[in-house]
Amino acid sequence: MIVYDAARCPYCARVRIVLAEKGLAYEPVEVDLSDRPAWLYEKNPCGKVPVLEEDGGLLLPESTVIMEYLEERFLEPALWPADPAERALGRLWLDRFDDRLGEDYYAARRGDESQLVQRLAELDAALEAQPYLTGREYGLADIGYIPWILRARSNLGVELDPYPAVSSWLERVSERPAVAAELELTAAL
Ligand SMILES: N[C@@H](CCC(=O)N[C@@H](CS)C(=O)NCC(=O)O)C(=O)O
Repeated sequence: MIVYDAARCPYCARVRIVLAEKGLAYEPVEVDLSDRPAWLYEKNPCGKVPVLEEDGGLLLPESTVIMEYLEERFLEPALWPADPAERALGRLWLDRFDDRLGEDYYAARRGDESQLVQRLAELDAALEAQPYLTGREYGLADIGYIPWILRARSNLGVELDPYPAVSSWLERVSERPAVAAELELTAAL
């Protein structure tokens, strides 16, 4: 498997975490996002990373599609809960990512008016009600949000102390080698 990747890209980070959780070997191809190569458009007409490429010719863009593909193709360890309702609610977190965090994260990064504080408070309330965004166990919904929370802290200087459930969740997930590797990478950006 080849992953067209960029260290600083949080969407790529989602894919890197899933690959690491599942113990899958792959060849990363680092793409310079400030000078994107023309060939990237052959891999993904949108010119975005991540893209997963497989020997048989499969080319998959879109982080959530790649995550779901890896989850279905490599069953262990499972990153969606067995319970269909819990799984559906986890998928809702991924589906609503832009509304629940993404748009306000990027607005804050641009220096525009942003409701990031409100979004973090909502995440905190959700994580007070259940241990993980995926439900009772860690999984793809958590992986869908972790890269932005790490970058909010390290790149935007967001203090997480006012959000104790988010802080405790981040501490717990950071004990996982797949997430610890991202933490290290994010700190070095
Ligand atoms: N919806 C895409 C978003 C990927 C994305 O925006 N990647 C950024 C890097 S973080 C990118 O390639 N940007 C180049 C561009 O927007 O042209 C996904 O989930 O994979």
